Amino acid sequence: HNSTHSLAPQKTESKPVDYEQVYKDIADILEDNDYDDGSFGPVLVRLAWHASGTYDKDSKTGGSNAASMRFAPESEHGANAGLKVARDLLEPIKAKYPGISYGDLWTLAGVVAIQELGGPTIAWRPGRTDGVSAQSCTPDGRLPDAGKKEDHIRDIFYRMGFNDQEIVALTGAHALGRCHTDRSGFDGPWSEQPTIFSNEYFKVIAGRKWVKKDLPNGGWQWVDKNSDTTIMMLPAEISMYNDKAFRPYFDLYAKDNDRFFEDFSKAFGTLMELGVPFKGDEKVYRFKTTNA
Ligand code: ZEM
Repeated sequence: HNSTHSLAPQKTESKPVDYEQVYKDIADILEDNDYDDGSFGPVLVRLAWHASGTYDKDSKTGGSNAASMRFAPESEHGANAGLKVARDLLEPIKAKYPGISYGDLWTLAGVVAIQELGGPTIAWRPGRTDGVSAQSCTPDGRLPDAGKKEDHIRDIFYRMGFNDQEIVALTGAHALGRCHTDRSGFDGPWSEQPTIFSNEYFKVIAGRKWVKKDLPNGGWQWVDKNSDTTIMMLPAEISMYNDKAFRPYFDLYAKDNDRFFEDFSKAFGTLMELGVPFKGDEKVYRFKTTNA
């Protein structure tokens, strides 16, 4: 026998991952009446998006491949505040399926959350390989700053390779979830039913009169002039809505939920794959939504 054998790094022989079963296991842990509006879905979507949205098409760095948000400093970037909740939530799933990479797990969790909360089917495939150290971290500042204007939002998303239509479609994910004062400093949800994925975001932004509201932390956001709900919009979003080139897509998606679902599904599928060196032979999954 080869005497160096025992000194070689142990290759972990893990059995092939049953991604259909992983989907179901994630679907099972979404609901929690003690958390936010009753679902971990929105924060999982935000995790998947922040893992992917660091991509830079010119340097081909960032994106979901390495799951570099596991490491400081990326885990500590201001944009990622609060996402430990989502990462920790998925640890028991990772423990149950050691063969799945964090990048695959996080992006799959985003897909599960969107589908289970009523959104479109999103094509997904495995193939991400975990980074092993902070060297895989991306520089701070690659994710959008909600306090800035539409030109900043364009710069950020063009850097990932998206066009205006895709940017607006992707922002429709804000039908889900809410802002937290202890995470972003903003406060409140974008829709009345923040655990249901639909084109509601576009109806809300078009259908209300927005006024500025100062926040205790020195910032400000938009709130509905004629109602005492906590519905809000970020400074960047009203700037986008008032932009001539973005507006037609806001109008389109407010009127046409099917078109929104179709365009969102494509753009989100693309987002999840940014920076991933697929071999090309990975199976593409279109998961069946559970009836839970
Ligand atoms: Zn968001 N997002 N986002 N976003 N996002 C927040 C929350 C959520 C922007 C942004 O600054 C913020 C996309 C695009 C953009 C989600 C998904 C997607 C919050 C609140 C802010 C401030 C964080 C907090 O306090 O918890 C900006 C400026 C964007 C560009 C226009 C895209 C693209 C997304 C997915 C496709 C989701 C689901 C949430 C809700 C998270 C939660 O915990 O409820």
